[in-house]
Amino acid sequence: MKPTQQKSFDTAAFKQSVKKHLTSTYATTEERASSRSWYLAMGSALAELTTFDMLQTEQDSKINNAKSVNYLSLEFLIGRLTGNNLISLGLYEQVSQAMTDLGQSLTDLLEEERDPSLGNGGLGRLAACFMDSLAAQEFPTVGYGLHYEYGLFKQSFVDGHQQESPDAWRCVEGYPWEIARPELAQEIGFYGHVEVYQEEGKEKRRWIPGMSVKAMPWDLPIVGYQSDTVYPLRLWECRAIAPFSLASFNNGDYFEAQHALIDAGNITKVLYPNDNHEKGKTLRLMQQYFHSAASVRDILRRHEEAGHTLASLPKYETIQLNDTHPTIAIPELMRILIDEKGLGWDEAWAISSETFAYTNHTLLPEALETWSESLIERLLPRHMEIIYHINHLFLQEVRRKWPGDVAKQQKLSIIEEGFHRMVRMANLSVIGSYAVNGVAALHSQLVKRDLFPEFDDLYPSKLQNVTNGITPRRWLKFCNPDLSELISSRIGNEWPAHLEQLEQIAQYADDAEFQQQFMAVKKRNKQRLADWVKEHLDVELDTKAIFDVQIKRLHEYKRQHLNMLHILSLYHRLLNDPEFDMVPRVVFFAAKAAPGYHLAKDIIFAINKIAAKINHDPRIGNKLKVVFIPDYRVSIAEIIIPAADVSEQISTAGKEASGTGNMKMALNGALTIGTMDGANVEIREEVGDDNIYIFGLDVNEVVSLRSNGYNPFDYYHADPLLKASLDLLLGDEFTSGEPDRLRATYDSLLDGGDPYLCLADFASYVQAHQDMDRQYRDQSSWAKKAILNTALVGKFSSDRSIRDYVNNIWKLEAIER
Ligand code: 26W
Repeated sequence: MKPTQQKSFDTAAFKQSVKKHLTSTYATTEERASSRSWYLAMGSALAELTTFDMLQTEQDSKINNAKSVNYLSLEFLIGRLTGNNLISLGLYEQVSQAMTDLGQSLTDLLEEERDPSLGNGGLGRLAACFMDSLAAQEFPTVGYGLHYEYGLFKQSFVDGHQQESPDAWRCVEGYPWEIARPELAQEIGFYGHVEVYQEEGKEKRRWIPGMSVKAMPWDLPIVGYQSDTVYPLRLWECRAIAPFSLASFNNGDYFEAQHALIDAGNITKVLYPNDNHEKGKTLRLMQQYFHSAASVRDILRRHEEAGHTLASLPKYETIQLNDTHPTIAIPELMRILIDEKGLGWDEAWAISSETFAYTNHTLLPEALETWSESLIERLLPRHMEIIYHINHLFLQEVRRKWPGDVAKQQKLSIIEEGFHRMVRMANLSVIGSYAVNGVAALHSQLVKRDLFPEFDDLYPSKLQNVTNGITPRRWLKFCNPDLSELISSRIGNEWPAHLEQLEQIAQYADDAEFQQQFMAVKKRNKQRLADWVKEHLDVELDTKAIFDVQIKRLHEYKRQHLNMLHILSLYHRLLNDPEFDMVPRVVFFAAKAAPGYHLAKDIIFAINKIAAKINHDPRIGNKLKVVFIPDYRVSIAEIIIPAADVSEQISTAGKEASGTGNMKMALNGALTIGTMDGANVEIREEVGDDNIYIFGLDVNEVVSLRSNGYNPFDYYHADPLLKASLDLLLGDEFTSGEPDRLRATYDSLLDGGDPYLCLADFASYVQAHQDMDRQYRDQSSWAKKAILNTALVGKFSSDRSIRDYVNNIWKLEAIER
């Protein structure tokens, strides 16, 4: 990354271009144009600038002769691009001025952009941060994803219940940043059979698909911060090959021929909304193969067009598998090398197994993907043969290492035996990759210890750690301009590209003036959030209250219901204990539940009902408010995160692989209340024990509590505050006249066995909150802690994560343009 440089920018030409798009692309006039048309025209004018740089980058021979990383992910949760790209281009001020000249406010226009929500949560957002850091540091890269017509569903609440509706993120006009690349389209097959034939006296095999579809790429420009490098995020859209069936078309069966078009359109119609839960649906496997096949072919095309030999693939290309979702790319590459390129098995395996690397993002058993063998056999018959052969050779290796140990073979086999034989995608990924990594130190340790101990024995040093990170451009510079300015006023403006420099503000942690400025910024950000809440939810908030924030997917392991229990305990005490005193507090939630995850939806309902009662209960004055912000997405995170005083990271130890919201809030000066889980452990290491509130059982204590037989009723009966809080869920306290409507959560925590140990951690959680409440009263000491959080989390820049991948896994070099 070069030091601050400004792109040359011709304001007059830019304004001309905006006006031209207004009329010729969006068919309106300056006088009549809506804000939306202005935003679209501005976006199109900007995209022209980046497309030029993207094509230059694509044709750069230095880049084509260097090693690239291909980041394969079914999800890229990129968020709005316009504001971020303006920051990266260094054009924010100029474009703002240009739009003012045209009578428009840039800030308002930016609000017109719909978030491209092409991901569920952590894994997809990480992919987006990584693209930003790869481009910023000029590591040659192509991101490969899917061009879903509908992103993650939109969430609204009706009587407190989650309602889902489709997210047509491109609206009718299309998305100004996307560039169609029809010349790079591919044909992708499904179903059919394997043909055996002879060639030069040798038996060969080839797949004859029963149907094919077209993969049409759309490129989104990923603009490197302060660099001329623009790498593509290439998203594949599925289209039918028209006319799909000539026979039925010519027979006059017009509808039959169109029917196939409709089917093919389905493959990338909608993002699967499950997070950490595998469902095994055919269409999902079709998405996965469609994505892998189009991407692998595009990688090989680039490689061959650059004039490189197949044998040198691992020298020029590495393919990072973002979890197991793109793992079918491994047998796909093997199939192409053997059946289409004529390589022998060993030669092909040598190439493939040095090209792929795999990142594991979860240990939850229900999230580890397995696909039914019979489904793969039907949909991808040749791939199933290849998987069998990979497994056959692998099991020979296992037998050499552990002779006679049948249990080991069963455990490690890619095929899980049973009535329905299943293909274990994680095993295939480990076997077919040259490196495997977890996403935080603790998680990577558990990957070795609990998930893949034998693989670690078999392939020492294959299993590694790369702790996740977040891009400081979006998650500080862009979303928190006031704090960014304050930081720059003290330490200069190079920190967004070198986040470790933030450490220099630690020297001001005790400085009364800086503390006061820091807290003033926090207050303005709290006001911005409070204004948003007033406008959209009509709830009045006081910025003197502690803003206590839990924002993430709704899942039992993340324990939003533990937070809810804490709220109930505060409510109970405010009503029943005259001695009880607390700093006013607003507890914010934002979370989507997978549409089929009933308990998660029940928890949302319960929180909404509790909020509705508490927020209007005159008996507790304004001491406690609960706000559930609907439709959590990147653009709303950008408003919530800078306003957080307290960051809730309260998963059961061992369950959250890393977390990245924890990093975003700490960077913006929030104090974490958290368990010893995921990256919380490393955040604590960085900020120090005094500047974080750690509570609850650690991983080992969780294991021993479970092995001793955990009984939530023991805690329920022993702790009157816990009992009183839980009992509030019975009756009709929050659902006037309709008792028992919040029972589902109560039951899961008691009769249901409390699988995530909320009750076991309750007392310690309440205590941590009390400590925090006490310390908040001393604003100077709180300011110091908040400043130190911002100052000491430089490690969690995704630039550092990417350098770890580059140095320890990918082994590639930055190419300056
Ligand atoms: C097949 C269903 C499914 C869908 C998504 C299974 C698993 C997933 C993801 C792997 C879930 C996920 O997003 N994991 C999160 O990844 C983040 C980035 O590494 C971590 O910070 C989170 O802790 C982890 O939950």
